[in-house]
Amino acid sequence: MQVKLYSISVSHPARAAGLMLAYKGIEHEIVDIPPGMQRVLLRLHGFRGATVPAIKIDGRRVMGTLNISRVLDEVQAEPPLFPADPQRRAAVEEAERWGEAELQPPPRNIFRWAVTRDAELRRALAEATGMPAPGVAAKLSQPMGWYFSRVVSGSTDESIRSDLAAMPGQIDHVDELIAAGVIGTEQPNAADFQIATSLRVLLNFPQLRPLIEGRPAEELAMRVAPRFGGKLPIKLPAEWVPIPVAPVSS
Ligand SMILES: N[C@@H](CCC(=O)N[C@@H](CS)C(=O)NCC(=O)O)C(=O)O
Repeated sequence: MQVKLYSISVSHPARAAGLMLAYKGIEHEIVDIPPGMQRVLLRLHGFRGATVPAIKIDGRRVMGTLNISRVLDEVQAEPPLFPADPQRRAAVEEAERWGEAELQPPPRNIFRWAVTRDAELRRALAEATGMPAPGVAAKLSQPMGWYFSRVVSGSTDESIRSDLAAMPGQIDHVDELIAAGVIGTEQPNAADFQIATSLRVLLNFPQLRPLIEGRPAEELAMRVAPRFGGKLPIKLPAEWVPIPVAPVSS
């Protein structure tokens, strides 16, 4: 099997796809796309959409984490990413859908919002992704950051505040899914990869880390995606950041 993963090093859904390939032991080549270039480069590689992750498996093109998890089970059944039992499968599919639709966007929205406002962060990102002349890249990437934040993600100060306000409830939901045994079991499933990679990015944001630290959600993120970048000095207005509350035990 010939597999190529089109990825951006800082993209959490792309990391989810890479981890699912690795879990199945499927050898693959990584095509590392510079941040912001995915729209152009994916078209050049024959994809119709504009987002990473995208994969080519023996010439077949598949885009998006939800499609990728299913196709990986189709081309190689073991180890499975979805349980065989229909009821358990439905629960995992619902958790994966929730992870993709609800938990995946906030870290991306917050990251893009911060990038448009913070030259130091853009420079740190240019250095981390190995761009030549990071100082120049930091200046040039501001309009591109604005485009992705405002036009693609539709982010405003209000939407970022509302992403942040929803976060404690989302982390509670992750802990509930773990307690119910839908995710967080010994054998990771598609929802584990989807959810853990989003949590892992949030753990890299110093102001948001305390919302997850010490909780089952943190254990999941660190077990499923132990290595994923480092501390990202994203600065959010302190009054926007939710105060961590210990979850009520039932
Ligand atoms: N939700 C989809 C899309 C992922 C996505 O939005 N990827 C971002 C990088 S984290 C991207 O490539 N965005 C480019 C764009 O929206 O133009 C998935 O799970 O595959």
